[in-house]
Amino acid sequence: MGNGQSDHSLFPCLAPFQALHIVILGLDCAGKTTVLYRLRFNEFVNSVPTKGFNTEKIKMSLGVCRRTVSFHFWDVGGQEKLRPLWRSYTRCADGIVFVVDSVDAERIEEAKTELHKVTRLTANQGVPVLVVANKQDLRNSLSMAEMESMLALSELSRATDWYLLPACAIIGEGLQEGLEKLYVMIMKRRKMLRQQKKKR
Ligand code: G3D
Ligand code: MG
Repeated sequence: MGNGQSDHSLFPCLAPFQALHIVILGLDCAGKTTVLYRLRFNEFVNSVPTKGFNTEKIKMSLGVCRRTVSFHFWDVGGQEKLRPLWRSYTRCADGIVFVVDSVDAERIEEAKTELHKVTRLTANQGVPVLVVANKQDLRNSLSMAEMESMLALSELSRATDWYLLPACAIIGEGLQEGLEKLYVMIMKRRKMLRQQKKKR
């Protein structure tokens, strides 16, 4: 579910040596570090609350032709006192992965506020966002329609391409699909920026 259109012709555009800078954000306990280590080690790693950041360079095969894409992920602590630091990580981001706990209905308003705040920053204008509706394995998890409405995704700036993904980070479900969607959105934005530059 998203506001952008997927375009698989965008897959060939990135040189294999070029790593995409991806920042993983979200409230504390949403599952950000679990997402990162699931992607890195392809297994569940029990982590401790992140005080600063975790970073990993990960190569993944994406698309029907299994193109190798390099990602440089930054998983930044989500506690309230750490959130002002997010902007220094997103400054040069190609994409944002925003992880939301699908069972934490009490804090979804707070997640919405942070998501909207980060996408409104001038430096983040137009940076695509993969919204990960995590912990879908748990009973009482919110549906995608509820998440979309409670996070007010349709109210994000028109320039912000987003995709809402149901996921379970502990077993990795949904993560491959999510990164494929994010990659396509990033390539689409790069193509648009190149075209705008040519016109000037
Ligand atoms: P954070 O980095 O966003 O702060 P963590 O979050 O990755 O540290 O995860 C917080 C807790 O949520 C962890 O449990 C972790 O195992 C759990 N978690 C992460 N993803 C999922 C998921 O998809 N499903 C379920 N059921 N739990 C998940 P603990 O018990 O260590 O606090
Ligand atoms: Mg963490």
